[in-house]
Amino acid sequence: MLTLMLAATAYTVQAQPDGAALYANNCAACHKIDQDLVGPALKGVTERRDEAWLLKWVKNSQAVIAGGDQYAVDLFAKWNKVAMPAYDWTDDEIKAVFAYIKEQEKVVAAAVPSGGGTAASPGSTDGGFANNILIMLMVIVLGATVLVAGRTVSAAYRAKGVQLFNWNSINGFLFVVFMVVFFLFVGWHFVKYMKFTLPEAASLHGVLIDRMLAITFWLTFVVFIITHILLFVYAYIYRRRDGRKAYFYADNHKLEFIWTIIPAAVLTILVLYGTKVWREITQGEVSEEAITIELFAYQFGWKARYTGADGELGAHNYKLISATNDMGIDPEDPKSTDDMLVPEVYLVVNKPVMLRLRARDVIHSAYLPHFRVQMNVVPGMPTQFYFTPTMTTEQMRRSTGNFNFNYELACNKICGAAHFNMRMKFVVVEQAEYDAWLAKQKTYFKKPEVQTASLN
Ligand code: HEC
Ligand SMILES: [Cu+2]
Repeated sequence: MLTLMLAATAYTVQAQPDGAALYANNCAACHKIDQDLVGPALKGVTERRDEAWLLKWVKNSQAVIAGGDQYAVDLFAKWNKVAMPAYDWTDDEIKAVFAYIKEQEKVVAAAVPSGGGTAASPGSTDGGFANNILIMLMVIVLGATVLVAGRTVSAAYRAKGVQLFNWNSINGFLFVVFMVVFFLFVGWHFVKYMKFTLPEAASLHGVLIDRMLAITFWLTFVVFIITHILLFVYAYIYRRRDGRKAYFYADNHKLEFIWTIIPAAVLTILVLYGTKVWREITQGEVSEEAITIELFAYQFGWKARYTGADGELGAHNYKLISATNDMGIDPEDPKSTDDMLVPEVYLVVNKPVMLRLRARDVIHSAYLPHFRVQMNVVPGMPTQFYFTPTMTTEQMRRSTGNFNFNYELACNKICGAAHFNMRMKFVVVEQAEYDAWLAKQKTYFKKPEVQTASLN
């Protein structure tokens, strides 16, 4: 009995639609609460429009416009006839989104006074900036004055046959000082920005990429240190001194030969190594059991399509793209009937994935930093990326100590005003959890029961 009750509570908790998540994944690309973006600011929309209208609108705004609703027609015209996607959602899901929007209105309203506060601060930073410039100018003028004064004084002494400053030694010494300060500066950057380097790799090939990056980096780093020591220390050792004459020669073929051949050979090896790694990543054999997922990029969001039971994606054609079929999937193709549209992407740990990438409008880029995956998504030119995740979301949470961690797909090509919002959650789980999740997903085309209901 108790288990039954617990199961029932768990079920209701699960069934409660999460307005915040629905909004973030579907609406935030085009809407902000208090500012126009691709679509109008949604503040006060629940007062402007009644609930019935909002439900109809979100389910299919194009149908509302086609139905001749004057408000909708005017709005559509005002927003340059940008069509909002249709959402095949339940009333409860849509209500949850508007409940969330209403809640956010309060948050935004509460934030206004502090917003006023920050509006004042740029003025003071401007003042700070002007002050910094002024201080810098003063330091430069002061330095120049000291230098000119020094030169004048030493010239006066030189006329009397006394050498006050040995400028060659001072400059030689300053070279070494500069080198030390420069190296300290480089080291400081390492310490300060190390945390922004890529996180632990969570895919098979990610390890190969990281090894290649590390080899390239440390090799160039060692060369960097050696050449800079030579550059500055030589300037000091071979400064002009009395009684020492420079050895002059026009050229030295052997030397030229060595310093051309060695870098050329090293760079060739690095490039060949990189090509080898890239071939291993992109030309490897595709496993039979790989999960195939289509990622569809558009301004501004992603859609993900799974193959369904037949293991194959149905055909698509850009001419079929409409408000109710925004991926342009061919409903006539039998392979497309079981294709599934999912709100977030689930993967199975240690099971290969084939991402098939397609864009609707402009060039986007699919970037999954933890999996070391990046591939351009180009309209009219399908691309793909094959990889195997090696860590579940849970394992990554434990490894990073961040219990809110989630894998994320981001667009990595600046593609327009709401580019920053092109994100999608990826979840890596064990097979059993994946199967349970997949069983709950909706097919791309409307479910049969919806069609029978409309026949009654
Ligand atoms: C691709 C961009 C886009 C997405 C995504 C989008 N909208 Fe819109 N929305 C628009 C545009 C553009 C309009 C203006 C009307 C038009 O052009 O169709 C609009 C209008 C609206 C309106 C009417 C606003 C008013 O002032 O009367 C509401 C409500 C709305 N959207 C809610 C949503 C919700 C909820 C979601 C997420 C489930 C969503 N929109 C997702 C672009 C979008
Ligand atoms: Cu993009």
